[in-house]
Amino acid sequence: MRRRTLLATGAALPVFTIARYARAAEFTYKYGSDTPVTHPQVIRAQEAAERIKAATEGRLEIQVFPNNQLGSDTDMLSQLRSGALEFFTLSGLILSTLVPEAALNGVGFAFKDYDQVWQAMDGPVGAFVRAAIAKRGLTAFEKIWDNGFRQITASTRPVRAPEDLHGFKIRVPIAPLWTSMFRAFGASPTSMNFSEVYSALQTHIVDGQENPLALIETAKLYEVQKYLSFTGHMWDGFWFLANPRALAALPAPLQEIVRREFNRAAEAERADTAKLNANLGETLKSQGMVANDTDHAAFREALRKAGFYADWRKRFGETGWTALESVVGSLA
Ligand code: X2X
Repeated sequence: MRRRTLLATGAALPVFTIARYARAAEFTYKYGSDTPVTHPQVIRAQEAAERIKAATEGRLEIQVFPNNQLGSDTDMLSQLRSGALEFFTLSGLILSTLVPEAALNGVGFAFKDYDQVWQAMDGPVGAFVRAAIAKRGLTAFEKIWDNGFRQITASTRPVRAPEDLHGFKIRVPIAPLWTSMFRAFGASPTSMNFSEVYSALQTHIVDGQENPLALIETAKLYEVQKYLSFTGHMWDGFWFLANPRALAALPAPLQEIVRREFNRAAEAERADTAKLNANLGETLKSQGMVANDTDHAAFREALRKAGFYADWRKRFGETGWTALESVVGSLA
């Protein structure tokens, strides 16, 4: 009788059957993320974990912990480095506190569209950054996941022109490039982990923040933000990071399955997130946000005049800057 029928009859399963299904995994690993449960990143990561368990016949179980359940990005990066956490997705800009080169894709207005993003990230920029990550003792899988083009939200006023950012109390993630960009706009940036953003906006510790639409929606920031300004001031992605010792502890065939399935999940997540980011503007307006377009060229010129590009060209060095400009053209 099939196991399901046996169970239906309430009959006791033969011991070997229970043993086979009840066998604990040989390897139980954890994956942490700061994104909400409903974000495509979590959905696709969960699917990949299930495919990996099936493909390894239960030998490797990866437990998915979304929405900062394991702590803030700062906490999870520390856990990843120590080996307490085996897998973690993190924005390259936040990772730049450990790997400075990883902020390269965050240069303001560098990419005009997703074609340029993937040409860079699956090409010279991604290769440059992943090599730098490896030098600092972490492993980044080949395919970066999409966070999206970032837009500004506010509770006090719309941001229509660069001048509107003067003195604006905006939250930014903990990363030198983010702080540098908004200081160049004349704003007053406050660095904090994403886990604190909703309450900081609700209590007006800050008046605004910036994120792609998929995160504004899934983190319900529309509940504490009135204005949505389409600045598209940078593209941001999440590297899928692994603790190298934990990865090496897996037999080679399991390592291959892990890489294959999470890179496959990254491709699916990119399609999901880009679609959400393209369509959520109307949804957010229906949820009460007042949206406005902006002239991206005016914001880019403000960064240029403030010396932002010249400064970051020096900080990244010619190799990294050339890798970026080889895809997007001159950023002077
Ligand atoms: O912290 C943010 O704003 C977030 C969630 O977009 C990143 O992880 C960079």
